Amino acid sequence: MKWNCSPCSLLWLCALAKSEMSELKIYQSVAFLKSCRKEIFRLPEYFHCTLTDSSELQQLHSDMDKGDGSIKYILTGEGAGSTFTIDDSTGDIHAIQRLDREVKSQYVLRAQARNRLTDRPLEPESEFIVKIQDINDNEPRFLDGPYRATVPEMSKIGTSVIQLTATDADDPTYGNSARVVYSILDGQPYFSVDAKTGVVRVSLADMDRETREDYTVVIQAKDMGGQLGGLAGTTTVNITLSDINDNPPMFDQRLYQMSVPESAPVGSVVGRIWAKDKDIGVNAEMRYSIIDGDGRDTFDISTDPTNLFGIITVKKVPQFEPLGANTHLDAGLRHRGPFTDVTIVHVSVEDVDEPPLFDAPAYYVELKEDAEVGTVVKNVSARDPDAANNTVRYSIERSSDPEKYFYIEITSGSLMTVRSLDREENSWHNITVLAMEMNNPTQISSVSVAVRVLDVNDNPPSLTDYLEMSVCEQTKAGMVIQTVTAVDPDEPRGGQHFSYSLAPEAVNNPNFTLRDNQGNPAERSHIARFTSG
Ligand SMILES: *[C@@H]1O[C@H](CO)[C@@H](O)[C@H](O)[C@H]1NC(C)=O
Ligand SMILES: *[C@@H]1O[C@H](CO)[C@@H](O)[C@H](O)[C@H]1NC(C)=O
Ligand SMILES: *[C@@H]1O[C@H](CO)[C@@H](O)[C@H](O)[C@H]1NC(C)=O
Ligand SMILES: *[C@@H]1O[C@H](CO)[C@@H](O)[C@H](O)[C@H]1NC(C)=O
Ligand SMILES: CC(=O)N[C@H]1CO[C@H](CO)[C@@H](O)[C@@H]1O
Ligand SMILES: [Ca+2]
Repeated sequence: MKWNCSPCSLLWLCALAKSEMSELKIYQSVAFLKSCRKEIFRLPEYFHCTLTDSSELQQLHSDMDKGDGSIKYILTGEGAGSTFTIDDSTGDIHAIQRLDREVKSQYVLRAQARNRLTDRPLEPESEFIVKIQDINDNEPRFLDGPYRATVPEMSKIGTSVIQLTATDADDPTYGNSARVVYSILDGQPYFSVDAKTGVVRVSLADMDRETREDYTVVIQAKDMGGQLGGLAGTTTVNITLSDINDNPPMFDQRLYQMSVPESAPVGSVVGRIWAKDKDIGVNAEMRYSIIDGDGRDTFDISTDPTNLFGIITVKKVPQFEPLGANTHLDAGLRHRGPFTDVTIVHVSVEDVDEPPLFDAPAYYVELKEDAEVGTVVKNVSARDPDAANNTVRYSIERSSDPEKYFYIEITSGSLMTVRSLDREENSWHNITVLAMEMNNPTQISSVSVAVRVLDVNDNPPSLTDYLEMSVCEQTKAGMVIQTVTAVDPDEPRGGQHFSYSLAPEAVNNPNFTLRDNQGNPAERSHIARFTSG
């Protein structure tokens, strides 16, 4: 069987009749410069004619065909009957379906001529291949887009940010249908794209994150080597500048005013200072130190858990200069000077209103019980320790002196007696003296004054019992009738010496005598003996 070439031209006329196929022109010459005897045919994809369009793909023609209709042509193989049909009397092959190289790029078909009456093969089957020729019917696509990328601020021109790849479904081995060229549609002058590789690069020096952080870049990929008529696809890349430590810290105040109560214990927080930093993250982290001033020995400064704030705590004098320094330094930017800042913190030590303070924690005085009424027992004194130095007023806490033995002079603090004391009744007067600030009665303090009353011999002795005794008539002289004992509330209790004698009216009675036995210390008793005369 021989391939008849001449009718092939008809095929292409059919193709060209379809306006959408204008590109087919390009392939026409390619397909037909080949000998029709070759068994490979190239057909442009999208080739799509119907029988009525007389869109023969190829005509089979047997040498034995005398044109009398006795020969029948048969087509078998891939797509036979569905994609391709053959006119069994003329041998014209038609494509009856749209062809798409990206779906199926070649078909293997077989044709044979047979006797129409006997159906006997006139020749052996001949195989041929239809290769579908690519046309540029696919635009490049960014399959992974849209993209996100990050590049450090201040990057040098040419720093690579991200590589984008567009894929083109067309045949990369044939023509330029899949030859993609990249260009940037949006994002200049900050970024550029490498036409061949699709690498997006920084194209502007010293881009500053603190000025602008986010950029939207639109990249186009165009096939046909970027030529006019090529198909194009686009994608966006969101590019974020990442932070580097390019900003020094700056205290938010040139001078801080703080105060701390003088009573503040060690470790208590005086205040917080903040060196702000335009950078973020570790680049804004701060370390604080006290570089000067008298506060160095009085206060400590530490960084809070967020690493941003300086916390001043009590360690004792009120002015110093703390330093705030970045902890994370960018090695490339050290030449830009110290990443530190200095501020002044003035701490005033506040006066806490304290109550009056007595000149002794407690007082003890001794006073004889026969002291005259009005005797000054003690001059107590209290002072307001505060800077205000308020005037102090004194008083006696009433419950501590319920019987009102004492009086205190309100301004001088002289404590005096107003009643006579009696040791035998009260040997101690433990009284509480109050001192109060005149301008601020809530500031009050107290002190204890223990007054010990000393004894004086102010009590006569008395006989222990009222004695009534009887004596027999015949009692012999010298017989002890009764022993008498005396007591005395004065001191020393039990250690006193008494002298006994008969009362004057009885002295001349000869019938009785009293003998003072001088208080035999061993017996610790004082005995008088009466004897009958
Ligand atoms: C890119 O940024 C735009 C606007 O800022 C946003 O709407 C979009 O979602 C971002 N795209 C991606 C992939 O992050
Ligand atoms: C108390 O003060 C007065 C005058 O200030 C003084 O004369 C007196 O001796 C003082 N008395 C005592 C017990 O200190
Ligand atoms: C407080 O004032 C008194 C007189 O009113 C004075 O004697 C005393 O020294 C003052 N104290 C202080 C701490 O100034
Ligand atoms: C008074 O105080 C003294 C010493 O502080 C103590 O020994 C005594 O018992 C107290 N007297 C009274 C009645 O509280
Ligand atoms: C003063 C007095 O009472 N004397 C008497 C002492 O005793 C004699 C006798 O017993 C009396 O006669 C006294 O009168
Ligand atoms: Ca293409």
